[in-house]
Formats: sequence, structure tokens, C-alpha cells
Amino acid sequence: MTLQIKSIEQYQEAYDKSVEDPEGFWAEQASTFLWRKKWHTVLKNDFITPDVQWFVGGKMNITENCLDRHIATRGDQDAIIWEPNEPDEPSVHLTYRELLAEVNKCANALKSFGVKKGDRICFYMPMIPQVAIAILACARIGAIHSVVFAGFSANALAERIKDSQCKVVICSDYNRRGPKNIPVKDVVDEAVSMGCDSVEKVLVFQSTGGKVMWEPNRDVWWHDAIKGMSKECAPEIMDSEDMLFILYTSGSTGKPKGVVHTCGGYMVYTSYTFMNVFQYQEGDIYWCTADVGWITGHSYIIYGPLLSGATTLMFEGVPGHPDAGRFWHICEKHRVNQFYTAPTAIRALMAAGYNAPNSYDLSSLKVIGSVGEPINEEAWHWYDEKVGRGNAPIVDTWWQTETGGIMITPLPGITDSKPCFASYPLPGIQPCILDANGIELTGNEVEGLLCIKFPWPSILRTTYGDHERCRSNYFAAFPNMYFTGDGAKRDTDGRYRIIGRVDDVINVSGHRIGTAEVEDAIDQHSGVVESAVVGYPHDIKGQGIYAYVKAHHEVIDEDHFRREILAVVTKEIGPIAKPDIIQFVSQLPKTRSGKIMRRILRKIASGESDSLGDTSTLLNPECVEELKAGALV
Ligand code: 7RM
Repeated sequence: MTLQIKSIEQYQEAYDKSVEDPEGFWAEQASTFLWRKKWHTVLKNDFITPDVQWFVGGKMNITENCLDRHIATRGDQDAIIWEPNEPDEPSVHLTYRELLAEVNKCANALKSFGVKKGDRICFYMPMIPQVAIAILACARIGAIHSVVFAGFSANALAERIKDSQCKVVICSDYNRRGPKNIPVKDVVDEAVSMGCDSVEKVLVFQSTGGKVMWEPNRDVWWHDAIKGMSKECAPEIMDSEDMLFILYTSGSTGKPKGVVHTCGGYMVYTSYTFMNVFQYQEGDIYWCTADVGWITGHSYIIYGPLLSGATTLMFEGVPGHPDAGRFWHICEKHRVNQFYTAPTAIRALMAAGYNAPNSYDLSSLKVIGSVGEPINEEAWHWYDEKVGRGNAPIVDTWWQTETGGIMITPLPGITDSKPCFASYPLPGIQPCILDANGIELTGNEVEGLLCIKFPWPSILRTTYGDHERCRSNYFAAFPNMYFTGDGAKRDTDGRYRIIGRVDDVINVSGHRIGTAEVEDAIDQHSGVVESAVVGYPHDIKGQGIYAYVKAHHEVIDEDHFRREILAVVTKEIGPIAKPDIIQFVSQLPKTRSGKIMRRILRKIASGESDSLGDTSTLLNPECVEELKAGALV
């Protein structure tokens, strides 16, 4: 059985052991899984190159651990409960036995396309059970999944398909999201036509039955592909360090990078964290509202829960459809025990239906979680009182795509929950705070850069096709440390509070967006000379996107130009990257070496024009007055 910590003493004991003897600690966790061959070395620890490997020499298949292993004990228990977009449509229940059969059929269909171990498969899917089935089907046969959030544009999708040379794209015909019905197959067609020569097949699940274009040599309906396929498919036996998936995420520079996770360590860590952070008990119904296009969906809708034999609920729709009570309605309907969502959803629901939770029976909730961005105090208290009703502790979980699983979090009922604090590291995690010179700030009541001192099993292994980028991004800033890109504080009791990104990444509604990406997109408009993008505080989204744009000619119709810029960004990246505010400027503040001085732009966008500090070192200090006068906050 996976270690499930039940008391503060046990937490302390596990934590101490994990620091004194990390290999022993993790070997114990790993031994609860089904391995076809045991590892010969627990950890290869090279944090410089970096070259981190866990459970080296071990052989396994993650789906055997998610599915086959549970059949004897819980074959007839629900593995997935699916709640459709429309509340009056019936929900779908898939038992572990049924899920295994569906995964195997899909795996056999992929094999019939010639998909082999190591091939990359791209996903552009709505939140339907088939996305979980197909992800697990890939893992079953050793193919590497690369899920792209279905809100990204055709350009963004094409970029990701090309970067990892995907052989198959799996999508639906349409994607229902609240009142919208989005033609996603069209987006895939457009993307593939942009030079995605690696794509041999497009597998299309008929989700709505709407009309789609068809490329007979390339496109295959899901229902045709699985017709007659066997319900048996022997799992491909994988090395612990074989790639499991790629997930693209934004950084401070350049194009999104493909974060790589491997089989063994990711398996051990996602299950361990799921069991402890949510204190999952036999028979509980667990619901995470994330989209499977993000890491939270991978680790805490699919892998963590299924590895732990849990019942995981999947919701197709959006929080506000048909009204701001939908989440609470679903919690009541399915008697949800653990509920995991994002601060942006909490704030939006608080604004749209402050008292809406009162109308529902939420007494089943035992733990409520938050992830993706800092949760502000007001939202924390509302969540605690209206949703948790004082009975369900909040777990404010800090982690990243790159960490694979939750790193810093309260343990519900075991360590206390304090508003705005992610609190304490899980056993196995050794965070520290450094100053800008890389000196560790020991003791409590310190603030600085958040780093992790020692590897954990689900740390990213590389960035796909570009190991140097992985090294320079995460391992070069401070020797022998993983640098998170976040700033953090430690309080008098050693609790961590995450402040937010210290690099040029904006966190919009819990989604990471690189300022450089948005600038590149805006600059595609022929009327734009250059642009600078910064984040600013936004009531619902956490951070909004503020763009300063320098145009070639005087802008006569500002609103018209703004609409065109928004259209370009939507085309290049997707609607989630659209600036909330666009300010036209005649010049951007530059240093003498020609760099845009973002510090000034950030201050102005945050309404702090009065505290710009020293601007005399600028090449063009005269621009500051114009920037301030034209500010749109
Ligand atoms: C899981 C996820 C990672 C970035 C991270 C932080 C921010 C995430 C919290 C948080 C404050 C939290 N992966 N972040 N969780 N900030 N409190 N509980 O979100 O790769 O998409 O984003 O999100 O800045 O670096 S992610």
C-alpha cells in the first residue's frame, strides 16, 4: 500500500527519512507498484548536466498499474464518471474493467495504423472519456502522447505537431464548451496543412455528429477504427526511464518547450501525491476540474487517481454553464468527496453567484483544493466558508508542469491550512529560497527565489529535442539546484507562500503565457513596429495581459486596430493569449543597450506610475510621461 500520512508526527518522520535516505524512502514508495523487473539503481543524481534517472533498470507499464492491477479487487468499481456539457444529459460511468477493454481496443486500433513504441501522438480533444482512453492506449503500447489544449489555434497546434514530429493526431469533430460548439476537426485540418508532414492519420471521435471535411486517405473515424478490435492488448514493457509524454509549456523566451516526463518516476510520484494530498479513501468520488490539456489534467484527472484505484470524475463543460451553480450541482449529484479547481474559477464563481453554493448539498466534500496560481485571501475565505463550510480543509497546492506532481501543499486535517500559503513541502521535496546571488537564505521570514535542492521522481527529464534549453532554463541559474522561476516567502513557522513568477511568464487564469510569445504574435501585424507585453493584476484572471504597441503610422481608429491585433493573437496562439489592454505608444522605454525596460511598463500597467524609480538611465527617458499619460488602468 502507498504510504498515506495520517498525523503530523508521521509527516515529520516521513519528511526526515526522505531527507536522510531519499533512495530508501522512494524505493519504499515504488515497491507498492507492479514492476515486470525491479530496478537496479534507485537514483542517478546529476543535477548539473542534468541527467536524473529514477528506478534505473526497472521495467513496467503504467497502464498495467492504472488498470490491470485493479481488476481483481475493483473491476466493477467506477474508474471514470463523465458529466456531459448539458446537465439534462445522462452521465456516463466506466468501470475499471470497461475502461481496460476500451483502452485495449484503442491501443489495437493505433497499432493497426502502424504506431509503435516511441512514436509521438498528438491530442486535440474535448473533455470526454475518449481522451483518457486514448492517452492510456498510447501508454499501453509505448507511444508518447503530446496533448495540446483544444483552445490553442491551428498555428500553435501545427508548431507543436512539428516540434515532436507526431505520426497521428487524435481529435473530435466538435468540442462542446458551455453554449459553444467549436469545430475542432477544422482546426486540425488547417494545422496539418501547415507543413505537418509527419502526420499519417487523423483519428476523429464523433462527439456531436456535426459536419466535417474528410480526407479519406488520412482521416479515420474512431468508431470505425475500433470496430472488431480485441479487448486484449499486451502492455508494451517499458524501461522506467522511457518517455511517457511530452507537454508543451510557455517559458520566458521563445516558443513553448516540450516538457518530457518518463514512465517510472512519474507513476510513483503522481500516485503518492494523490493519496496524500487528497487523503483519498476507498469508495470516494474525486473531481478535478482542470482540462486534460494541462499538467493538472494529466497528473490529477488521469494518472494519479487511476494509479490509486480511485473514481475520477471528468466534466465536459465550463463552470458557468448553464449557470454559476453548475460545479456545486455536480458535487451534489455525484456526492463528490474531493474537489480540485483553480483560483480563477473560484473568483469567477464568487463574482457570479456569491451565495449559489448555499442552494446545494455539499456535505460530501472532505477536501477542497486549489492550483495554478496564488489564491487571494478573499477567494480563499469564500471557498472555505461557502464551499468547504468549515468541514473541508483547503489544500493550496503549488507545483508546475516541470515538477510533474504537487510539491508544496498543506495535508488536509494534518497540517493547518493558512490563507495564501501553500505551506509545507511533501516528504521527498527539499525546497529552498535563494537571493539573487544564489546564496541560500536560511531561517524563517525570508523572501527570494524558489529552488529545489534534490531530485524527486517526477522531475522533468529534458525539453523535447533540446536538452540544452532544459539545462539553461532550469539548472544553470544556480549550480546543483532546480530553479522554479517563482518567487516565494517563508513565514515564521517555515510555511511557504508563493508570490508568483519572477521571469517573463504571465499567469492568466492559471495558464502560463510567455510575454515573448504574445509579442511575437502582435508583431505579425503589418502595422506594428514593435510591442512589449507585461502582466497586471486582474480581479478574476489573477493576471491580465497588458500590451504596449508601437505602430508604423499614427493610429486613427484605435478600436479598429485593437480588434485587428486581437485577431492576429487569436490566430497565432489562441484566444487565451489575447491582451486585455492595448496601449498605443510612440516609443517603448529602452536601456542604452536597446533592451525594453519592462520594470517601468509593469509598474505603469499595475497603476503604480508614482513609484517608477530611477528612469534616468533610459536611452529615451522622455517617453515615460507619454506612457503614464496614456495608461489605460
Ligand atoms: C500545476 C500548474 C506553474 C506555475 C508556477 C506558479 C503557478 C501553480 C500555484 C502557483 C501560487 C499555487 N502548472 N502556481 N500553483 N502559484 N500558488 N498553488 O499550474 O506549469 O501550468 O504553472 O503556476 O507560478 O510556476 S503550470
